[in-house]
Amino acid sequence: MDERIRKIIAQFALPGGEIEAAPYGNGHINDTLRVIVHADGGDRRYILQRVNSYVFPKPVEVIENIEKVTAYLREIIAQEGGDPLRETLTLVETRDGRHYTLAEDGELWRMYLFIEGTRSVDLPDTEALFALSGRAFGRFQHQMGGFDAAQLHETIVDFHNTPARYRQLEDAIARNEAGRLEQVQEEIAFCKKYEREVHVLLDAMEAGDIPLRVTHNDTKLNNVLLDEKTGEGVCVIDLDTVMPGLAAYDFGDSIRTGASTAAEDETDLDKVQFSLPMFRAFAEGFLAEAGAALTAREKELLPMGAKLMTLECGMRFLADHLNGDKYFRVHRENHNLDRARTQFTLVRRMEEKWDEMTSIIRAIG
Ligand code: ADP
Ligand code: GN1
Ligand code: MG
Repeated sequence: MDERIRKIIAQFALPGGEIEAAPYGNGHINDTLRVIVHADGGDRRYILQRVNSYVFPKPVEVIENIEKVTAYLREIIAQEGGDPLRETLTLVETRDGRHYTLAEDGELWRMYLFIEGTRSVDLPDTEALFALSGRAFGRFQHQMGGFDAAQLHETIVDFHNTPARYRQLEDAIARNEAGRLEQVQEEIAFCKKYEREVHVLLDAMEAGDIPLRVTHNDTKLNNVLLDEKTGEGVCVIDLDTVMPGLAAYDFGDSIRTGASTAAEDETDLDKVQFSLPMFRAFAEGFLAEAGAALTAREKELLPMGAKLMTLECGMRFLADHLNGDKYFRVHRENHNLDRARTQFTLVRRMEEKWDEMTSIIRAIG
């Protein structure tokens, strides 16, 4: 293990024993490692993460939010008779009693208990599994219903402000920092068609038609840990962006990832289809848990959440491609462009099935 990582791990209050650490998971933002301590009483596992300071300019505020959110969820879960150590994240203390440490280069590192007996998937294997993920994210939404939003820092300003994301894309086009503009004319033309539609959700909120809630804001499928055996959604993770938001954001971002028939970075766009059965399954699960608290207009706007979150994510990938891949981790040339293309394809596929999407939500009620 690299000496730098060894020093960081040594800051946390772990049991004694030989330590192993290796990169883990498929997240695009933070550096994640799985740490194993071969302790006397048996192996203990942890997740060690460097919070990405390009993405989160005030990483200490991210930790403060997570402290508050997990403390709140621990109470709710205990009241409901659940197991807080398994159903929400637990930050590990450092030897000086904090929940993070700053490395020599100033980067912030944190550690969580590893939630055992679970797995996270990038695409759902079955409708039943996606329905269980929907339940988990819906439950999260419901549980956060009593949390005071004023306690939270805005960890990324305008995170799901789709019009602001559109403007950021325009800026990236104007700057053409990585010199890739020529290559993406077709994608830019596609985005321009949505210049007005990107406003729909925020306009509805500003008109008082739908309420601001505390939302997760990054509900992609691999941000929920599923029970290895039953597939039950055990724990919603990746709490870095829990902030005030709209129900349609959380619903939409899950649909974007789990109702696509292909990986987010698939290069064969014929494989990118939109699955109505998956859409229905997730909607049933999500609404079974969160539905009672949602207004009729919020429910009606859920398909729009799916479309705008997909479009927004595509615009973010495209802008990052133009900026030279500074935000999302990439593993190959044009990776962000490939990701943007799947998202735009999925938007088209949703539009082809728009009437069915709206009827499914109406039928669930
Ligand atoms: P990123 O912000 O980069 O997406 P995440 O916090 O989502 O980082 O972590 C990346 C992956 O690591 C997750 O998708 C999940 O597979 C795994 N992971 C994160 N936290 C835990 C945990 N406490 N227990 C088990 N696995 C975890
Ligand atoms: C990022 O952190 P991760 O990999 O779970 C991103 C999401 C995007 C997603 C696209 C903080 O999610 O907003 O939708 O990639 N998270 C952040 O895959 O920007
Ligand atoms: Mg993640």
